[in-house]
Amino acid sequence: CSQPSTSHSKGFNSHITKELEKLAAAYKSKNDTWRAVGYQKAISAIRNYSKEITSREEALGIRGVGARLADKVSEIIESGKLRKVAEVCEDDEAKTLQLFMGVWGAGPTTAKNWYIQGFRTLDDLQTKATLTRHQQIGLKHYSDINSRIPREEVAEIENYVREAALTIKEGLIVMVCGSYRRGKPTCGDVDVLITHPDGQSHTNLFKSVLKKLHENGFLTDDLVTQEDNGNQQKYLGVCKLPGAHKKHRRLDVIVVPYAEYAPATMYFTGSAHFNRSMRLLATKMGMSLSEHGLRAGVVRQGREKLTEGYLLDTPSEESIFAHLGLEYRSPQERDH
Ligand code: DCP
Ligand code: MG
Ligand code: MN
Repeated sequence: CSQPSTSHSKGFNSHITKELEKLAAAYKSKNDTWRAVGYQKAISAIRNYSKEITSREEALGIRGVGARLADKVSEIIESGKLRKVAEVCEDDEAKTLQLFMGVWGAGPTTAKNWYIQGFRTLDDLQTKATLTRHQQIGLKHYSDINSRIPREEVAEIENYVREAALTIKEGLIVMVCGSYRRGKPTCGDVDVLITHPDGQSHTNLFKSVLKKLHENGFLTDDLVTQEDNGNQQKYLGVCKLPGAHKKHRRLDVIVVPYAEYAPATMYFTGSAHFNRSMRLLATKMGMSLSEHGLRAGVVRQGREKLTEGYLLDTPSEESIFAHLGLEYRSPQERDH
């Protein structure tokens, strides 16, 4: 629970009043005013008491302190805290942090900071918090972004992006990876990979495809548009299919050179956990796996690479598994 801001505990029994105030604040935040006021009265009485309370009986002797409160005082005297506080507060806190972490762009640290500042609802964030541009978008589309996307709608989004992309360049490959390719019935977002078999056309594509999707009103908010250190490009944003009753959906687009098609597909298909174990295995074998490719002959000292090694030929996902001495695993078998 937050530290109550209005009253401050001092005097002989501050260790007791501090703990009781946490409970009062928790009840207040739950709109249990009656209980909160009861605690506040008792807290004042204890605060005004002119010596340290050392027993349940002594607490009972204070005007305004009843039997149940005296039990609580005695628990604090004995253990330094109230179990009830942990019960009421931590439960609430965990729920609020969970709620706040649903805002795109807010991690555990931000969520905790908002909590410490006393915010408890999305409305608090909207009206009182200082939000980054990402968080503003995350909050605006909170419920849409936090609802799962049925596979059928992912397929619709894929088709929409493909049609738009094909008006810019014929022969493009447009494919949804992520949880969709792993066969999940619903997805958190749509992860679209774009490449071109001629090995060149991908280079000037990124901007024009995004421009096209903006013109159509399909892309409603941009989060991140970036060029990778290689020449993969990544877009993170929010889209909405035309038509009534359509939700805003999180869309990720990567544009990759054809030479990196297989490693990029494998990376973007995941799962994140699967990717971590594949990279770890590659490392153990003196190789290095990334979304750009698979390299062999990599010499490391600790974590540092002494030599970059050489790029292996990876025309397909199957070839990556083979280089690593593994049996092929279909996307559906890559959840772990
Ligand atoms: N990825 C990764 N490491 C991360 C994040 C992502 O390797 N920290 C890769 C693997 C993921 C893929 O990118 O499968 C897509 O990322 P998403 O966050 O979209 O995850 P999923 O598509 O797997 O699941 P969701 O349904 O939640 O979108
Ligand atoms: Mg995804
Ligand atoms: Mn994604």
